[in-house]
Amino acid sequence: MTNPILLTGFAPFDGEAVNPSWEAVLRLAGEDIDGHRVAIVQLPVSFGDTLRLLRQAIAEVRPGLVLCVGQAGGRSRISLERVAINLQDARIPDNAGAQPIDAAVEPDGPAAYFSSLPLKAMLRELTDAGIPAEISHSAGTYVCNHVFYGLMHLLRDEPAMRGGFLHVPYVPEQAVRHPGAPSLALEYVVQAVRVALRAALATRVDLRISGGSEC
Ligand code: PCA
Repeated sequence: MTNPILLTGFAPFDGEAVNPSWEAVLRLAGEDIDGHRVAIVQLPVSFGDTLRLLRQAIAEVRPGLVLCVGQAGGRSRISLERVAINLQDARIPDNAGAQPIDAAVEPDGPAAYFSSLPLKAMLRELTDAGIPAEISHSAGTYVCNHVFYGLMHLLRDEPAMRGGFLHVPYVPEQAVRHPGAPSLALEYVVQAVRVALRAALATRVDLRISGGSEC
């Protein structure tokens, strides 16, 4: 028996009717990806509750790979997040009304963690599949970064588990509420997550291609 994959998506927030991260994750529930079954869980957009649920899901599923997915409205590409920072600085209240400002995720934790997924190989496979993708060096300072940081903090004690975070653009039905905002059809988002997972499973030593950018 091979290890399952744990895939998480978020509930809608900020007045949206859907969250494409959850819509995509939902469509991959139970799928067999190269011999690894996909287990899914929805995480709340809540600083106070979300890591408890993530921790619970990891304890139940005991995955070999954890991929958390979130919405990044305004971005035009699938963002493979490289860095989680130990900071919460919320522009808007979360779904439970909390709005931490300049607070640590883990008061005794390091300033940042890197993803333990082979992001370059994932980028290459996504690009080869015709899906717009990039390496991102900021997952923001809201609930997604909070979950990404919390995940990597947890995985310090789980050497057999690899994990990381992926941000996805709006889907077209959302973009109508945000004139000019880019979007990606849900079928591409679902395929992107599938391709990213397959690349992560197949790669132990990452490629050395550039994923950097100038400022
Ligand atoms: N995106 C938000 C939180 C939930 C989500 O899908 C973020 O980028 O922090």
